[in-house]
Amino acid sequence: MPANTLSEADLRRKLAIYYVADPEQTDRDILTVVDEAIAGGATSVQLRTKHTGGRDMFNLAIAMVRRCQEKDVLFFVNDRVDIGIACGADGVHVGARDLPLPATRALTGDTMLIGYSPVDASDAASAGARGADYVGLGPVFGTQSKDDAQPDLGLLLLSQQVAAAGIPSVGIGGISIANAGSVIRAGVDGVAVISAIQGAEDPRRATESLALTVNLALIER
Ligand code: TZP
Ligand code: MG
Repeated sequence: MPANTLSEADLRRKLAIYYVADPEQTDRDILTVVDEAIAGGATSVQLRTKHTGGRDMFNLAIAMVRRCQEKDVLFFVNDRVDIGIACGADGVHVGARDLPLPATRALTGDTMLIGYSPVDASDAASAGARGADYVGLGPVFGTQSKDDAQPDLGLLLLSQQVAAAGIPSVGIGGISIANAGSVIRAGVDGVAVISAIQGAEDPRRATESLALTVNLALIER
């Protein structure tokens, strides 16, 4: 049962199309891309910025949280638990080098969701007990979008980490419309993408295609 008021089944459904909005990796207006991703069927949005000051990140987060709330889309803030709490996000997403999960939970309280990026299967297996509501597993495939990415998992290790975690999960890293179905068949609840949406010529149509592929694969499995 997630810490948030969502049921676990609802959280799994909301993780299906997870857009990680990174303004440092596009020349586009990131709020316009978020609007288009939501219009195309994104079910979760995360704000990720690695080199943006706290004030600018907070202002972006506030603008995104409004958009997401209006459309019943989950909104997460990456790394900056303080900003996630301050902007009224649904949740935060932390990794093994960020604030530890118990400390994150102590700050967020029980009503916010916490996503966690484990480093391996044993880290994934204990994530739920340490306070995570879902895990982000990856990089599944090669990615240009993360500087310090670990080696690619591939689909077999991905499926092992899904099983080890035993909590809701998304795959991340190098996921496209072409391979999203195989990622869902590996057992995750959704796909998290940066470039497949914000790097597409038409982010709205790209999100629509991704949603179609993911939803078909979810129905079929
Ligand atoms: N974490 C693991 S891979 C990755 C992150 C943030 C980058 C994903 O970006 P893309 O463009 O979808 O490969
Ligand atoms: Mg992090």
